[in-house]
Amino acid sequence: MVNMEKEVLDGNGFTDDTAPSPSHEELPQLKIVSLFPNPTGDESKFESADMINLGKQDVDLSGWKLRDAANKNCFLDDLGTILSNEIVQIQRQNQDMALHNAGDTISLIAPNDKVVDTVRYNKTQSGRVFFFTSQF
Ligand SMILES: [Ca+2]
Repeated sequence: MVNMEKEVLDGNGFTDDTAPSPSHEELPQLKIVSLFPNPTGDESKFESADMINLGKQDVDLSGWKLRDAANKNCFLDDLGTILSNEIVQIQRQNQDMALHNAGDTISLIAPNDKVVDTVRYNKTQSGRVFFFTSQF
């Protein structure tokens, strides 16, 4: 098991400024741009997230996943490679991880199990998109 520090969420916004930062090794600079937790229609299919690659290197998404506060995963393997400066949309497509309408904390996890980004949101209404502008 990786010995990770327990996260402390500041609770006063939608982004987590205390998210773990790269320490020993250089992690790809992938960030969660936005979340769409409450789409019209089938939520288990159409919940979605946008992710950006702010690094100079393209990143193969094999082994990457999103994880919700209940430790359910959404695997990103099928998305292929995210290019430098590219934004990619992730659709849930019946994967286990849910973007809960009552609020949630969503983490982006690298293949080595390191958390590279964490965002959170509060209760949401149908059709609302959360945009995590401070990530830029
Ligand atoms: Ca939902």
